[in-house]
Amino acid sequence: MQSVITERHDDVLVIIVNNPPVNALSWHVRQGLSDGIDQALGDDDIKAIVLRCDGSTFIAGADITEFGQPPQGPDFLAVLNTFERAAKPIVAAIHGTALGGGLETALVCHYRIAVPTAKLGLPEVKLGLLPGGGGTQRLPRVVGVEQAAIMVALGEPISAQKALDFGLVDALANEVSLAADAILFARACIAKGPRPTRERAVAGDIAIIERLKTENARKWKGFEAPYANLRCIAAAAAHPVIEDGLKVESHEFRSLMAGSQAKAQQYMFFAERQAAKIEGLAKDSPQREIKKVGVIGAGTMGGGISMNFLNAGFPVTIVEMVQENLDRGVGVIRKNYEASAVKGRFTSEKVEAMMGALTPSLALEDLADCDLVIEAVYESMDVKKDVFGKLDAICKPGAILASNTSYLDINEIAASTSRPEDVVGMHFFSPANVMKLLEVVRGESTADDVLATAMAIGKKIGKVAVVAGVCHGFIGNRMLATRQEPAMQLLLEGATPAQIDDVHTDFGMPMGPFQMRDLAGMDIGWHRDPSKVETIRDAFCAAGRFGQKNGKGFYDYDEKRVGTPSAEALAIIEEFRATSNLPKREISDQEIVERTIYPMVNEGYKILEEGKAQRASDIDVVWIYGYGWPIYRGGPMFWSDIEGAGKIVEALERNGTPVAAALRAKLSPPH
Ligand code: T1G
Repeated sequence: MQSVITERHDDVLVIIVNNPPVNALSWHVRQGLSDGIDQALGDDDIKAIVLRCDGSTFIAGADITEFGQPPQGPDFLAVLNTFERAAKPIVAAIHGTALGGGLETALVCHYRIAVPTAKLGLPEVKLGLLPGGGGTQRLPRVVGVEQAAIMVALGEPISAQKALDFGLVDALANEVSLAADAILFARACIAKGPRPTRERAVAGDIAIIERLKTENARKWKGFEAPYANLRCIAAAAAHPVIEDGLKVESHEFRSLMAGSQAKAQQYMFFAERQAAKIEGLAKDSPQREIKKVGVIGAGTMGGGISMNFLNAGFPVTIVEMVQENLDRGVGVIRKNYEASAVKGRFTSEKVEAMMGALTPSLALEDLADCDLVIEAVYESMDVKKDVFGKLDAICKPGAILASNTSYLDINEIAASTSRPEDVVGMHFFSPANVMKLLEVVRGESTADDVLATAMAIGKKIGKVAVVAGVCHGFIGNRMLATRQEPAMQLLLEGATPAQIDDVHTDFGMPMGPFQMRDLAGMDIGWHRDPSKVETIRDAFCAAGRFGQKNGKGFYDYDEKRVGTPSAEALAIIEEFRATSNLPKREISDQEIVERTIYPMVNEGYKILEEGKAQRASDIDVVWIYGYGWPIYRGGPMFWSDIEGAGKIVEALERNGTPVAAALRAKLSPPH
């Protein structure tokens, strides 16, 4: 199939890209663009040119699958220069998304029109890169330094209307007649002639650069690409001659492309899309229709889960046992929405519409006609079995019964119903209306259409859904658990909470094991007998240090819940170590990595070999979207290849940790 064709409309030649699914700039597309522009420039009867795309979108960027491959086809920059220097006006006609190399191609066209629903952006920073096709030098020449800096450093697309406001597009076209509108627009440009972007001046104040760095310092910690993008914008402002700025861009682009961060973030781009695919099930395999959703439990999780569905336009019935808890839960949902409305995320009308779609109830029977019911009650097997037994009697045939359990056995819960095939785990992460990850737990009886529906509904409510098998803690929590015990042991041997947590935050994690423990609450699951002190946790609870909730745990917390190292906490650890007759010694940061992060990797390989995850990249998606593992390290499994399986296995053995066969297998060269 030819991915680029041309169509002649009297004195206008239309170059049409058709490279499904997203018209990426694969080598054969670049070849087609080059041939098309040569044809237009070589024909004297042609006075103007239109570039547009078939399919659902304009060019969505370079073909990421070609990165790191031997170069094929014409050089992208050369094709761009031919367009920009053309002696005949070129109009880019944009629908869907003009992203990355796609927007860079539109920027070398002399005029741009777009349909109102179009989105335009340079998201390369999300791939650990920057716009390497002149985007960092041409965009500021069109929209000014401020807007350009924001667009490349944050990577978020803008709407067609905003693009019109900033002069990035010259006119909005009709949604249904873009092709015809573009030809008319191009014909109207003949008299005006070409308008090469390279000749436009860069306007605006570079103060934005430092402001963006300050505002995003926490978010950008450890990342290289945002800063490289801003250096290129600074170069655009500093160098009126575009070639000088392009040199800076090319240098920065090549060093990012050669780095490990870009490889990790490109890996994650595909890993996230791969996670949505269920092994053995076709993309269009049958699903059940979900129109009405029920949530049991109006606590933190139940409330957050309900908001996801209300945001996506589903009516939700939320059930509690006690009026007071129901009122509190519904009140929290309203408070959260009103807070978001203040930040401009929702209009007050939208808030009222969503609250109107929420039906509070004290009766499980009100869930009888729901298509999907998600249980988010107290984490006890008996309580869950009781609830599912009741749902089995109440809910209509074909309703999907889901549990938000974080650890418990979905098969055992399903067995408490007469329809285990309709039972699935839908494990949300707190805060459930914010965290993107959803572990969809496939029980041994879960029907394929139930699994496919749960995965699809996850995407519909804005989650990244990953299939997990039934085991204690599924993928994420099971791996997380393997770091807690070694972390406690390292405390006894001489490390401090701050030292261990710093290793994790320096690594790029949002928090370390002890900061997380203080956030979750030390007394969760505590036996509540202060006289019984068998573990460090007992010692802290006995001393009334429960964590952030009462302002003291492994750290002391101020009213803003900012933690600082605590002398009393260290004293408790010292005292406990003394009673345990454990010698104190210097602990290196590397040892902390080996004894707290390597075991998580090892557990990931066990999960893989047991088939509790479909693929290694799913495990990485879980850690990126559920636990804040730094995306520039690509997730634990990807990182284990960077770190080296040999090094990891050697350290695990040295520390007496049984090595997963799938990890050990990485040592022996493939036959
Ligand atoms: N290259 C190759 N494949 C791509 C692709 C791309 N740029 N974009 C998407 N795909 C595949 C994707 O893997 C999936 O495949 C299918 O298309 C549908 O994607 C020089 C260096 C456009 C908003 O970062 O953001 O230009 O799983 O599921 O939800 O400066 O795709 O079906 O086999 O995401 O409708 C910059 C990336 C590149 C945009 C559509 N561009 N794409 O979302 O579909 S770097 C981007 C997206 C660059 C230059 C630089 C989204 C989308 P499969 P999908 P969607």
